[in-house]
Amino acid sequence: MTAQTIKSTCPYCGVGCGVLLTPDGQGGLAVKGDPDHPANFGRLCSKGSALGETVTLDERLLTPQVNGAATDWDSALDLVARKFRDTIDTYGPDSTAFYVSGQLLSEDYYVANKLMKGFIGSANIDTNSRLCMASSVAGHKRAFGTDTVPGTYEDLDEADLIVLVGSNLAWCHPVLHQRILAAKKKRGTKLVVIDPRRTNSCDGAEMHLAVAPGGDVPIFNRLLSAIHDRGHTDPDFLTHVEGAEAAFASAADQDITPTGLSEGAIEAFIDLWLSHEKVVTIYSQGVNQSSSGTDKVNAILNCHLATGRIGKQGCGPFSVTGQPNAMGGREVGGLANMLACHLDLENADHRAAVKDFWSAPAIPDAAGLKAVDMFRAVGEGRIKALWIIHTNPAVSMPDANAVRDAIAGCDFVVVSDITAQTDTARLADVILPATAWGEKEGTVTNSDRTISRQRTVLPAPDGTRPDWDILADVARRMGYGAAFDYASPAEIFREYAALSGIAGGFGRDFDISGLADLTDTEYSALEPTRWPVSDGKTGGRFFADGQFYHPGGKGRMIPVTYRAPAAKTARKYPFRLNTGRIRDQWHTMTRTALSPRLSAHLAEPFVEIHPEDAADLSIAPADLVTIQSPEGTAILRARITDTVQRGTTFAPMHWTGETAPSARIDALVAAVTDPISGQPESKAAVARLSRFDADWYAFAVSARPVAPDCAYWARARTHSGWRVELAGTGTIADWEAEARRLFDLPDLPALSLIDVQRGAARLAFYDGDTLVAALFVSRTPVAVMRDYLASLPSEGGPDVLSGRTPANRPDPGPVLCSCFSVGVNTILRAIETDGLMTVEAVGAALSAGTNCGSCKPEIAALLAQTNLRAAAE
Ligand SMILES: Nc1nc2c(c(=O)[nH]1)N[C@H]1C(S)=C(S)[C@@H](COP(=O)(O)OP(=O)(O)OC[C@H]3O[C@@H](n4cnc5c(=O)[nH]c(N)nc54)[C@H](O)[C@@H]3O)O[C@H]1N2
Ligand SMILES: Nc1nc2c(c(=O)[nH]1)N[C@H]1C(S)=C(S)[C@@H](COP(=O)(O)OP(=O)(O)OC[C@H]3O[C@@H](n4cnc5c(=O)[nH]c(N)nc54)[C@H](O)[C@@H]3O)O[C@H]1N2
Ligand code: SF4
Ligand SMILES: [Mo]
Repeated sequence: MTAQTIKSTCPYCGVGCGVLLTPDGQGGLAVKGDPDHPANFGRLCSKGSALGETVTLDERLLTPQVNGAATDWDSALDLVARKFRDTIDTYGPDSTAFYVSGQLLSEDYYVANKLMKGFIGSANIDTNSRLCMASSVAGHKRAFGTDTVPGTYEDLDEADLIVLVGSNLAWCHPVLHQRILAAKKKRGTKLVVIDPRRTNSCDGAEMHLAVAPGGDVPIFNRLLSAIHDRGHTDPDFLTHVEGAEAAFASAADQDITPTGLSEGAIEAFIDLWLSHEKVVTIYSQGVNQSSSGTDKVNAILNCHLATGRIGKQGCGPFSVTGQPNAMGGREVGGLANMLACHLDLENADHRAAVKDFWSAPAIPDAAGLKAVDMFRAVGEGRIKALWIIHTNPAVSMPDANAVRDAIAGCDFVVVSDITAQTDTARLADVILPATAWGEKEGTVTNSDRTISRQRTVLPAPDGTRPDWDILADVARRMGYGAAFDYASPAEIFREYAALSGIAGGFGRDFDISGLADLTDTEYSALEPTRWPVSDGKTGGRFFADGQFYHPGGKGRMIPVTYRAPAAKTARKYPFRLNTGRIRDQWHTMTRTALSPRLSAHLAEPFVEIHPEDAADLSIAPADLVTIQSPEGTAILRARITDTVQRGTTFAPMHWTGETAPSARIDALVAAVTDPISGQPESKAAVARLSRFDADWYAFAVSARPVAPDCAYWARARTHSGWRVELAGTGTIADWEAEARRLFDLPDLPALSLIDVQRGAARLAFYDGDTLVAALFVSRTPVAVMRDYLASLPSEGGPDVLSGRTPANRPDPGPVLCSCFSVGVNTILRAIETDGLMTVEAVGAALSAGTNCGSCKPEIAALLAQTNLRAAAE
């Protein structure tokens, strides 16, 4: 039987790429970009390309657990239903809460929202989208009267100027970045990046404005003034907009000191903006995750509204969504302050219509607790039953230690996840094993409002159930049988689409009622479809016609003024801590860290420090650094680089108690939020840094997982096992005994080189002729060829103790191209020996960058570095 290829959608970022999946018959998948999908036309990034490596059942949870013991579904769900019912009966509906995720499929999300808002009767359902999109939602609603992205991905192909604000598109939406680079090549599109860091997204950019953290509003206020003063407003369009004069007035005479930029730099940006009609402003977490996030959004929207550059071909503000269904979550009403289908919780008519449609007993008339307040209420014992679905808040929430303690102290916590090995699941009373991507089906909506199908391609492992099914079953057990009697996602989708028709009737823009009568077969075959889909309107862009969704139908410009980040740097905490993402890991790493390829790009948590700050603090490359904030402490590897500004640092958000317990960066981030959106300020914590004085450092490779116990450790998967960095304080008298304990190898023979005087040890353990583990210890950061050693144990001969590659095998260096596993050193050698000058030439010589292309900006950076060096010589 030949394996069938199935079309589905990538489960990672909001680009929403179409994928072609072919099961290999052994549980694995071959993955290709879908050439027909309008989001990617066949392109994929490194994460999408490696999906086949992440569908392993290795760490999957395959049976429900209650208090750490396996149990059957009936017992687990009876317990969940009973505890929620008892809590509601005793303390009222608002003593319960759901914390859900922008990664849920729309059908799952719809059921969760219906259960909480319609039947439990509380609005205490919030989502990790609060940490992600809430400021964009609030900004959209203030300006447009609805939460709607005006444009489409085609605008990126047709723009003359694209401005990235607080978006590292090259790493976080790589396929869109490639789409922009393609447009650049084809029609000379110009690119500007506004980001305190010089990221890989600056590759190919005409201009990088290295704004001071939080300094965005003054830039866009300056732009708005220039639009006004130099006659670039669109008077016809402004007849459809209120508040223009107030916005112009508040932007006048804007002081640009907080931007940290020169007059000349800002003037050059304004010139570019005014001299190109077709401008798309893409923005993401550098804008949203701020205590003035909503104002930042409106500062950007003001400029597009004033010039009428919105919803037209090649023009518009473009909030790119993070998660695969961040947009769908907003559509189903997953946030605590929204109702389903863009209807408003505060609107009595809307509430009545939804109540009637659901035959619900009650719909709350006030917003529920937003994420940060929700976990505060958990900590204070006001929430007594909490269900966390498809998210890992013990890692990803600000003030993560407090959140961890709050969850641990809550009376009753349910976690639905695909693995029990997460910081959050380890705190739960009940863990419910969900069916994973590839095994389940439903729909997701991407950044440009395109609804795509995720389809089943692998059998669901025994013991798992899809999220919608778990939720509906609990609802039935709570006594809401009639309303949750779903047999399939298709049925849920039809109900949801029908409800959107009611929203359409109220004049709301989110209307997919044209899909309400899909048969199961039509649902199954649904092609990517951009909403709205109704009798009145299909696909397309919004607002160019001047039709907005405030009462009266006008759009609004909002006067905004600069506010500095909430946490203030001071002598005690002189550094600004910025946090975010790396190219090849997804959030808390429960899936991407299963892939050895993805784990090879940046195998360890790190903090980026400017060279002059590092010199002041006597921090050398590869040192460990203690980083402290008023909330918490972390230990991370120093990465000294001038891509960050002096006085600022950047650390990734990905590492957890499972992968590097000292590197949970949200332990340092204060739980301060934007007053309008409730979104936390994840990008502007304060911190102080010092060298972590370890007494010993070690590097290990092991065929089996290890769980060390020392001040610092970080582990990553390799093709043949694990690589682990370790460091600690105190003296270890017997390194062989220590290594045996670490690797759990009491009996195997070991080769060792131990120099007690110099505190150095090298040990290798063999099972027959096979190397199964090796440990390299030193008083200073260990200097061994890690990337060679990480290819062990499989190839380890007796010379492994040298820690160096055999003479005939040069060290490849850290993997840059994860598709073809090409290391930095290999690329540098080829550039130097073969005189390669372009990314294409590197591709032709080594294949690096020729598959998904996610590493092209990094190859370009290596080329630039070597050319600079050559020029200096
Ligand atoms: N590889 C990868 N891709 C992902 C994800 C992932 O985990 N890994 N997650 C997905 C999700 S859910 C999301 S939300 C998106 C996020 O995508 P992005 O928002 O692009 O990613 P971040 O790295 O969080 O932050 C973007 C940039 O904001 C900058 N920044 C910080 N402070 C400021 C400021 O004050 N002003 C400005 N202008 N910029 C600032 C940071 O330096 C950073 O480069 O990525 C999605 N894609
Ligand atoms: N400091 C700092 N903190 C941040 C950010 C930042 O930039 N800086 N970014 C914030 C943003 S934008 C986001 S979106 C969040 C993301 O943070 P989280 O949502 O906490 O991160 P994920 O790792 O995506 O968590 C998803 C969980 O769902 C599980 N899972 C996978 N598939 C399924 C499934 O089918 N069903 C169920 N039930 N579970 C499943 C995974 O194993 C994992 O445990 O982090 C936020 N936190
Ligand atoms: S850009 Fe990458 S992570 Fe995002 S949807 Fe496409 S393949 Fe998936
Ligand atoms: Mo996100």
